Amino acid sequence: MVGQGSWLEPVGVVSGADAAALVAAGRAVSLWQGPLAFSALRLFEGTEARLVPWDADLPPALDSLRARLLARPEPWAGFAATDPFVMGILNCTPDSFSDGGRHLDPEAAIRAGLAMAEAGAAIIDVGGESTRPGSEEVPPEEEMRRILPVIRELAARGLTLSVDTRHAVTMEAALEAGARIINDVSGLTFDPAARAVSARRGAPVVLMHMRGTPATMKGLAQYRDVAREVTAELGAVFDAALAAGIAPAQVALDPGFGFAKEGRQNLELMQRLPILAAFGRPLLIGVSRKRLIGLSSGEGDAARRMPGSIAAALHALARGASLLRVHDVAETVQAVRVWRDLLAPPTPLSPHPAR
Ligand code: HH2
Repeated sequence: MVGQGSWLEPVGVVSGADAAALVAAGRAVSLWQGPLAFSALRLFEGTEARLVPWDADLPPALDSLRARLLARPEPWAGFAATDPFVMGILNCTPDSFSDGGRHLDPEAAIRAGLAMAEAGAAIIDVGGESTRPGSEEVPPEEEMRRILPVIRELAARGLTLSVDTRHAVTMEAALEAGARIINDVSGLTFDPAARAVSARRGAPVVLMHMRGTPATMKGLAQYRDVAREVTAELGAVFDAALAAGIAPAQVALDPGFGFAKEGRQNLELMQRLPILAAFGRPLLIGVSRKRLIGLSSGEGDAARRMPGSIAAALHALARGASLLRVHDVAETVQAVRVWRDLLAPPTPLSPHPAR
């Protein structure tokens, strides 16, 4: 789909009143027929990159990529690619980097999941294995012991659940227990049976980019152009999923902040998030409380990184993301609601009333 070949990156992405004005004047075009618009394209051909206006004449291969920027993507798991949604993080682990140990007891996890849904989370992401840098694999039996009772109960209460796992047996058992969505930080590459499970069950899936495994990824963060290389590598992961029989409409994509990316690489990837839009699939991002928030803010304590996480989440929405994976659900939902209202084009100015 991407390879080393041609690709398009929307540039000059604007939102709200500016987007409406530029689109009306033909100076920009709406991204995915949503509230964002872009005025130019960075065009990659081989090792060359150049900037052209959004409506420049393009060779056929690039023209069909541009068509994917203009069309409304098919919804994923019922969620539109141009509307913001919050996914609450529920780690039933002893060692997750910011909420480890808080939801290991199933009763506590269930209470936390219900509270997140009440606070406006559209999806609760239940995981039983920490994938923080340097972490080791948790055997699927232990992972399932941690999460299945929680999934069963929350599904019975009507919540939409995703299972955050790299293991095919855990995916299968979680879907049986009532989860609807598979979220795999390895993009269904860690477990050779994972793609088949996802294809056979027809479950929506989040494919995330990383290199290596959480245990090895720290030494693999070498990029010449992080945005371009992540796009190409995620494209290969997407292609492999499609080849295994997973329908494109079942896929959401995630660049994997903090997974084999360091310091400024994460920031550049966030700034250039629109490069992923030409896949024509919804974008999920997970930056909540991560080290990149600590690096920019100087806050060493992960539990105190909520404000910086919200700043990054809103930035991601303005760059084409729609799904936000977060720890602080109520606070993020409030911020998103205000951000969404600010995007609405202003009502036309009425003439001054005659005196
Ligand atoms: N990040 C983590 C885990 N799962 N899934 C997706 N799709 N995107 C992410 O960025 C992502 C993810 C790591 O964060 P967390 O779950 O908070 O911590 P831990 O891995 O220590 O449990």
